[in-house]
Amino acid sequence: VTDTELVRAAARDFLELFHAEHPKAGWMGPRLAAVMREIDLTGTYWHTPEELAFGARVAWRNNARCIGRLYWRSLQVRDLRTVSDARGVAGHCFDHLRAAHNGGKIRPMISVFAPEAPSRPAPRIWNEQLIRYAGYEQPDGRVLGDPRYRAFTSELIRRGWRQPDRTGAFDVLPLVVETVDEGPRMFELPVDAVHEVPLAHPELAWFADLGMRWHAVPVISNNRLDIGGVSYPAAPFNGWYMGTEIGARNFGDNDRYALVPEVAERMGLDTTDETSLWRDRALVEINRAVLHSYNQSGVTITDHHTESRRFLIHLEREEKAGRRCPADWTWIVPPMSGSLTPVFHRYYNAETQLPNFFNDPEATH
Ligand code: HEM
Ligand code: NRG
Repeated sequence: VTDTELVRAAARDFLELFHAEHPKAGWMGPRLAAVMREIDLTGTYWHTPEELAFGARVAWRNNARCIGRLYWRSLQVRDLRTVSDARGVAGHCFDHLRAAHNGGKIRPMISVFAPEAPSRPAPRIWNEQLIRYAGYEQPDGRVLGDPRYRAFTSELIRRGWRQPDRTGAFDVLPLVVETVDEGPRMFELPVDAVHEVPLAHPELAWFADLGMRWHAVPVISNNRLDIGGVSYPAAPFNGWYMGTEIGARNFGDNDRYALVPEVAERMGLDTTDETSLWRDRALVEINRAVLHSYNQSGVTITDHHTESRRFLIHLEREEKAGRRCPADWTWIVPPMSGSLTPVFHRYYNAETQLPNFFNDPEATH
């Protein structure tokens, strides 16, 4: 099969889905014929704004890794398909951050930039998320900041990024946008686009002295959005955080900020005896600090118990609508207290459905 045949088949499947879920859009026939002609002439086709918005929402609905899908219909879609230059992409990403933050009441949102076309490769965003913290390798081999971005940080420095004069554990990395015409270009994030939450604990007064903080909005920027045979490699999207993403993984993992031992020491726990469950107890308090601090700052966040319950409501709704809802147990079950949440105690369908988001290696850095 040729590429064109694959695009034609994917376009047909998508238009069938679109028209099945939009009875008022009328008969699919004329639209299908026009799209097939456009594909034969150009190798691709241009979605209507309605098809784009629906495609993005259904890509979210279909993503087996996401526990937050109950609100898939509410996704705000920014149609930026005519934007393809690096500065334009970066500027609209910063606007996305401001609009999504919304004074703390986070809005789920996606910005869709120029699609891939046979005649013109799409722009790409190198960063995994719009806001990521630098990780600096130090002489003693330890890392200051987020160890996950150690290699990415040195690559940016090699390419001429000027790190702050006084480096810290939460230096925001520049955005890298690559286009065929311009190659990769770096852009500093404007301060008013980066909202952060300083971390404190509701009871443990010393927690604030750890100097921890995290950004309010997670905007994943390296996933490729695939709708009906059209690829959108630059389509950053966000919802809000589930507390465990920050408290259990970003702060808890040994190869991230690795706070557990220090918090356990400060809590006065016996770290020489595994059966004291000092790791588990410290992790709970870190996670309480995350939820407490976001709530205090008025920034939307959810806990893993609430989000798990919502997800099962979502599954039930999808079933009632006669749809299969793919889910990946290994991603859906929260990274702490798994069996305390109802999502742990069952199995899911796992087959891939389209439209969807993909993280293919060539889209990432
Ligand atoms: C993954 C929660 C909104 C698409 C995840 C994960 C969580 C989560 C906990 C697993 C992340 C990890 O383990 O690293 C939520 C919550 C949302 C939300 C609470 C609030 C509204 C969205 C939106 C989209 C989306 C708006 C897209 C339009 C995805 C995708 C992944 C994911 C594609 C997999 C990412 C990957 O492969 O690395 N989500 N999400 N989510 N979510 Fe959501
Ligand atoms: N664990 C990552 C974020 C992954 C996506 N999570 C969301 N997505 N909540 C982290 O930064 O910790 N979302 O679109 O809201």
